[in-house]
Amino acid sequence: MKFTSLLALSICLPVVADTQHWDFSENTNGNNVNWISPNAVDPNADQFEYQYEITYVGVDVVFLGQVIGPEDVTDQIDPEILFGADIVDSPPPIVMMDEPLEADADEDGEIDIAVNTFIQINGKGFGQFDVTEVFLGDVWVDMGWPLGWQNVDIDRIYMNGYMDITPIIIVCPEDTDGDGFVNVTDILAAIGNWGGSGAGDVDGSGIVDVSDLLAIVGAWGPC
Ligand SMILES: [Ca+2]
Ligand SMILES: [Ca+2]
Ligand SMILES: [Ca+2]
Repeated sequence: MKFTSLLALSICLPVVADTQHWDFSENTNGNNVNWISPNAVDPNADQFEYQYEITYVGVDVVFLGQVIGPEDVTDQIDPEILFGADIVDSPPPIVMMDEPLEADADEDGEIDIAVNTFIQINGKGFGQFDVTEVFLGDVWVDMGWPLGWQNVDIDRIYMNGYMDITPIIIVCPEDTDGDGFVNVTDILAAIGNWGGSGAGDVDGSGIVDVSDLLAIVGAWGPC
């Protein structure tokens, strides 16, 4: 009996598929970047655990027709923007990041580079990294004697990073409290959230309604 309960419990735990790790390394001199991962995760998973990080941002500058760089400006960017992690419900697309990256490389109080950065898992389960609205300004750089400080144009931005995606499949969604059984407790959870969302929304439609109740009744018993 104990063994049976244990078994029921263990098969109700979420099944975690392999984590996909995708690196990207892109650059732009004003053009848009549209990177897509070489493979996809199962878009039909129940949830996705993700983590992304932009690990490096560099810039090239041009002085007297010569390209100099890249200069590492990663530490000029808000670290909270460069990293993110969460567990989110299906279905994709799942947007991890959609905001401007800005850097004041020479710390003179004026933004020198800005790009809109968009990271998501698209509807087919592919990772996507898009850079749009590229602004390349100018920076003050100390060119050494005898040139001294010069105002130079930024020519190119480099961005390296990665995203990790783990699809999670919940084997027994009707078991709202994860106790290994679909029973009256789960019915009560659904009634408690009736018309709302969260526990009891076993089909993931975003609302707890009669179809969830029917699913719970249909899965009655051990998972
Ligand atoms: Ca500046
Ligand atoms: Ca239960
Ligand atoms: Ca529902």
